[in-house]
Amino acid sequence: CLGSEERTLAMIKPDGVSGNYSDDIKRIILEASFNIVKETLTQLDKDTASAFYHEHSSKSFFHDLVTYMTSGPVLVMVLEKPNAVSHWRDLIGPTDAQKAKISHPHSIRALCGKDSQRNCVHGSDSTSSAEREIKFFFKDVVVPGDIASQHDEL
Ligand code: DGI
Repeated sequence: CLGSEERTLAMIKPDGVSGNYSDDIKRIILEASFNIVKETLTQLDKDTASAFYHEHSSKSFFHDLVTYMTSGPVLVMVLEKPNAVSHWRDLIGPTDAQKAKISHPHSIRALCGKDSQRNCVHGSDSTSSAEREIKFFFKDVVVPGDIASQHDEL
């Protein structure tokens, strides 16, 4: 029974992959009892990175963000456990890795992030974001709670 299982989208960003943090981060994920439902190592192009972060398209940092996100491979994962969205956000810590090092020293961003842009990992910020982001990368993954709407699309 799926019960209260929830899914979220996690990503190890280019600095995390190139800095060889993938194994450490996956160890943290498994020790926190997440199930890794799917994973793929991929290289984002400009259009894909821009679409993923479209909500930030008017921000001053958008161009730099897209450049950073396309600078090397990323590891994208679907994680599952009860309250997966908030548990993964708790594990990664605040957006600004400099602040994370002070306020959340055991967080993943404190471990491998550099600043507010190069922050090593991504996590969906809500269940609705998780649904959008999982479908963005994995068209065939069912998001619990979305079974009715998926049925409509068939
Ligand atoms: O959900 P988060 O990744 O924690 O944060 P967010 O949704 O506010 O921002 C998405 C990404 O955009 C973030 O991981 C890195 C980048 N970003 C956010 N705020 C800044 C930023 N990049 C720069 N250069 N400066 C910022 O203030």
